[in-house]
Amino acid sequence: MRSLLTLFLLAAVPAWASIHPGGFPPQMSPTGQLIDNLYNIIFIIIAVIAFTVAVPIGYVLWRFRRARNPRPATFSHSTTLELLWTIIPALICIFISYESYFAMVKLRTMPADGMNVEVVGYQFGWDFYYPDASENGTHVKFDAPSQPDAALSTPGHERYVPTLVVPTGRPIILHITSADVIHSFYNPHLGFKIDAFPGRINYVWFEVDQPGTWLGQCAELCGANHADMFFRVKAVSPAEFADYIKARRVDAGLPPVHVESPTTIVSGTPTLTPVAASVPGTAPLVNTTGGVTATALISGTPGNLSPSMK
Ligand SMILES: [Cu+2]
Repeated sequence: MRSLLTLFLLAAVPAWASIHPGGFPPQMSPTGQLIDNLYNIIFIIIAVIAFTVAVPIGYVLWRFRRARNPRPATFSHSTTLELLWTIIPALICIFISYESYFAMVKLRTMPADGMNVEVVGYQFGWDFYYPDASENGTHVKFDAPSQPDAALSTPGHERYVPTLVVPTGRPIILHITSADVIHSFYNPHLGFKIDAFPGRINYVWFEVDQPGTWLGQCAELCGANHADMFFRVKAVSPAEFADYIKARRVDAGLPPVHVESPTTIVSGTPTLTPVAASVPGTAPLVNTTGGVTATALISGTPGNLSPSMK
């Protein structure tokens, strides 16, 4: 048993350290930093509690062992101690609740100046829509990958990895839903892991200040090719993003420059009409990687298989 545990630790610790040297990956978004800070505060509190409980218990076990104290003391109760070990834990719980509550409020309040993106999970991939750049019922969407991903594909197993392109320096509000089963939109670098439910929309926001690309993955076992559901979030400068959106608008058959005012959202209560709800009863939109967008959710058409399933 002991050698098994040793073996496990010998294998697991270097494996973990090689993935995340020093612990969690660096957080690129203030939301992720908030979660990490809260985790660190609570971890320190737990460590102090463990230490202040374990050390006195160890001392008492050693100091007052039977061999040294053949005749036990007969006293019991201490009002001072009873009060202390009730009040101190209560204060710690109140502090943790307070910190958690305000962190939760910040995470769940969508910034008023955020840019909206709709994320639709399906077996087995992701679609991204830019409702703020869409108009007259024409949905501007991401540039679907036409080539298997070089880094994540192996011979005989191709993976098509979509990229969500966002501008730096602006909050991004994700509206997350699913066209079939439950998925989970997870990016460990950006502080979000939100379930994608068919027929429901979940919200989360993040913001990135520097350009970069961060890999994410579906985190809810959703079927045979669950492990293929990678995605990347790529942050580019606002000027580069404007060019990207122009190209996506042309792809959608729209003029490159947007003429409507962008969708506005009241802080905390998104009022956006999602793709999933704005085109009820229409035929499903099949994307280039073989998936079906949220339109299928309304019309009841089951999702198509991704290329790697065919
Ligand atoms: Cu999934």
